[in-house]
Amino acid sequence: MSIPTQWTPTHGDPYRPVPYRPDRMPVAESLARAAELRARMAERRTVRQFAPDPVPEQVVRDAIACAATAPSGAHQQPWTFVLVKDAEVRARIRAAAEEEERVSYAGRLGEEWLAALRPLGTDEVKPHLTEAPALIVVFQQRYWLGPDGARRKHYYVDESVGIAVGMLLSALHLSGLAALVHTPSPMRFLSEVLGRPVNEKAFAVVPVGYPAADCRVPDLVRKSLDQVLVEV
Ligand code: IYR
Repeated sequence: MSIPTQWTPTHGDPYRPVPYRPDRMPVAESLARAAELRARMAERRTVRQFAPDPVPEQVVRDAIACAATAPSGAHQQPWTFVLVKDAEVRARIRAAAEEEERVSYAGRLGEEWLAALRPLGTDEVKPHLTEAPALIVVFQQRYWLGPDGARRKHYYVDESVGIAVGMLLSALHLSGLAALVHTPSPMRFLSEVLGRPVNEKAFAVVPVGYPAADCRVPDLVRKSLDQVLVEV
């Protein structure tokens, strides 16, 4: 039997499980890997100032492939990652995003939201959209759209795409690249600029690159483990 390399819809197929027997990792190795991963993940920072240097494109593609291994509702894999390298397209995205952000920061967000953002130092100017050498625009497929126009509902789309973006950020960081989750609001312009189909809705823009030489980040403190973990 040949192993398919291209996914095709499985909707309505019967349950046909296959064995899953990964080698069990020795506890000592688990502990060492977990501690190392924890330390490396703690070094990740959201970056808003990027160097213009190019990034190895295969690293970005591999990170997207990692993200696409995420679990998803009914295994519907409701995501599309648009990798934008073209400087002119990035400039159009920046212009449209800044137009929306000007309205947001001028009051649309409201006082409480603006106060929450103050320690992060964000504003309506979004240089990362043109300075980062690549943008990954993540779209969620709200429903499956068949070639004949048929539609099928997708389940837990926000959760699935959120998990995939988390895995994307981890993969990029562990491969040595910096990123930002940028959510211009509203994001409809991204569908227009990138010509995405009607079943797709923009979820986030993830600029990717190396931090600028003079990059600065907010002096954030993360919650300690005992502030986030409840053991019962
Ligand atoms: N989308 C705006 C505002 C913004 C909102 C949150 I919540 C942030 O954590 C950061 C920014 C912007 O990108 O500036």
